[in-house]
Amino acid sequence: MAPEKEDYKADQIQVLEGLEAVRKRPAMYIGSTGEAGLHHLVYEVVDNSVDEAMNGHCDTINVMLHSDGSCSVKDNGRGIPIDDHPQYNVPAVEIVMTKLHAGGKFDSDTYKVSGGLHGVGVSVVNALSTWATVEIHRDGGIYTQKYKIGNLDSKLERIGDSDDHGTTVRFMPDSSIFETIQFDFSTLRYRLRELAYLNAGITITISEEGGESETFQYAGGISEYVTYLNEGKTSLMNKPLFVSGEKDQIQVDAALQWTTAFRENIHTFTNNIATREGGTHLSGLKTALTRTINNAARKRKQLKDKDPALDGNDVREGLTAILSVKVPEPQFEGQTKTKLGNSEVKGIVDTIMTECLSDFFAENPTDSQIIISKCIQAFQAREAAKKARDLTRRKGILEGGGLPGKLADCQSKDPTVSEIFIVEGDSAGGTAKQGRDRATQAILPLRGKILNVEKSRIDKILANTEVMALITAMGCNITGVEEEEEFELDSARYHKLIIMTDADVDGAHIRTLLLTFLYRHMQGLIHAGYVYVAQPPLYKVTKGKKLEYAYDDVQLERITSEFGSGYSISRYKGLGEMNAEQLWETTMDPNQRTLLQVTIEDAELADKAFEELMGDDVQKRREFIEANATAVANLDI
Ligand code: 0RA
Repeated sequence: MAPEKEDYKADQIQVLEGLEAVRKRPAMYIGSTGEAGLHHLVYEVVDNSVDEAMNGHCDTINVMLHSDGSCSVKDNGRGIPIDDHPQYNVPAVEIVMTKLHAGGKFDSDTYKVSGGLHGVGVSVVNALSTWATVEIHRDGGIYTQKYKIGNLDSKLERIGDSDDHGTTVRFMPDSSIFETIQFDFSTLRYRLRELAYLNAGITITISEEGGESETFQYAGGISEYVTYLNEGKTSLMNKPLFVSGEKDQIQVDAALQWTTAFRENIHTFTNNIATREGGTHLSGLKTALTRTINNAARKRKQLKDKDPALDGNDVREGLTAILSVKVPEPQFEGQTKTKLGNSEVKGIVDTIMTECLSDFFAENPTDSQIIISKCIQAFQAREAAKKARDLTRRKGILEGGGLPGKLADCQSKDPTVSEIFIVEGDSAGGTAKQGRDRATQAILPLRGKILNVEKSRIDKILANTEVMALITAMGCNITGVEEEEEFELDSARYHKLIIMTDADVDGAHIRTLLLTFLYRHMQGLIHAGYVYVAQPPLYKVTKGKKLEYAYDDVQLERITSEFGSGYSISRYKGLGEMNAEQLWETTMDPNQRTLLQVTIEDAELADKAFEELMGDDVQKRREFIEANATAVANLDI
């Protein structure tokens, strides 16, 4: 637990500025005004409660979605201080709730760690809410105060006695700020469950007023998280290895467990925030793993002196791990600001991990034998993969310029204006080639289904000509083959990769396969915002000379009612049913089309769905299909 100053009083709260700035530029404070930004409001309040929990003052947090559309977060922490701020002569809670950056979190002595990405303060939530209320149980009483768009709406009032302690913040998001103010239960559920795993022992409940309710409480913390992630897989160890240590005020916790799976599944966090782009903590973990496992393999003579060293991809094959670090002043970098930049963290994680891992391999000969054998198998497969790739290159799939023969490239060599359409099948590919703007649009037709990467090791993936064509056309390489030869965003030949598949079950399947592949081997493209899904129309409505396209049933409804009687509807089953001109007009023309940009969350979901569907465990697969009957309808397994 964090060392803490016992004499925290209202006078430690620093006042910075008012809240006008927040309403003027909300995205600067909460990332966006879309659905993600809306949910950030909840996370912001919850983070404050979790901070209380991390400091040992709170063990229960209840999130409630009320029927009036507001959300409340209740905790049993110390309660926001209600005594007067000596400088301003108003209750401290008033400052916490109505001034930007006010609050102990910005005094680094008081809270050792605060939520880095959010961590903007409850006042930001208040500013972006039409109304908010706070109820505090503290110092023997119950206190409440009301606010409107971040301003005071009532004096702090003592409304009763209480021996309890804690804070409830309730807020109504402002519909003039947010694109939607409808909270999504499953989005919140996912994050709150994650928080409960990351903070062993705390109890977090999410409920809908008069509706469903779920409670998350994990005594085993991140080890339990790894066990959960490995459900349905065949584990190589009885239980996850738990590692914990602290150095220079940086706390490092990790849980690791190898399975028979082919992929690595490592999730990293900094101050409870998912660092999806990795960073220095992940580098430290990887360095420690590669070094310790090579050392153990040599010591145990599973690797002979003459054998080359295992590389990082080998030692991480089948590894599921959670790495959670707490850093007092985190720096976030990367395309989505989810990459930890603090350079000092790498060495600290390396040191702590190396010590614990070395002990583990020294003390557990049976586990060591099994894990190291798995790593050696991975090494052999990767060697085969490199051979397969070279063979593919020689097989004449590539043309003189080193590009796939079936790629119809664009004329421009400027990646920032170039697009590549990945199209299903040669026939749709042909139509797209005729319809495109050849100056900036390239077409790559893929024949049939691309390989299912969940079930395949990297050697099979690289032996697959469709996948190889995609990798070569993009020109930016992939992760997971050779450590010194990684994915390179700067070499991407196109800044838009557009998946254009039929609007049917097969199309959905191919899209999921592609997304899964991109998520695992070209994730940087998704972080950079380069991956899109094309939106072909579902219907064509005609009446005499009039023609309109409908992209969903709501539009169809609107168009047919506008057309009145005597119209005819044709349903497009595939891209192949459109001629080149129609395909251009409806789906490819940058001035008319709509593209859906793939977010990392979308890709993660595709990946998760796939893993559950394709994993080892038949029972688990059946449960998943039963639970997701509708979603699976267009997954075609
Ligand atoms: C400032 C100072 C203290 C606690 C808090 C804020 C606090 C904020 C929130 C927001 C939601 N729940 C919260 N719980 C506490 C420290 C108070 C002390 O020293 O007693």
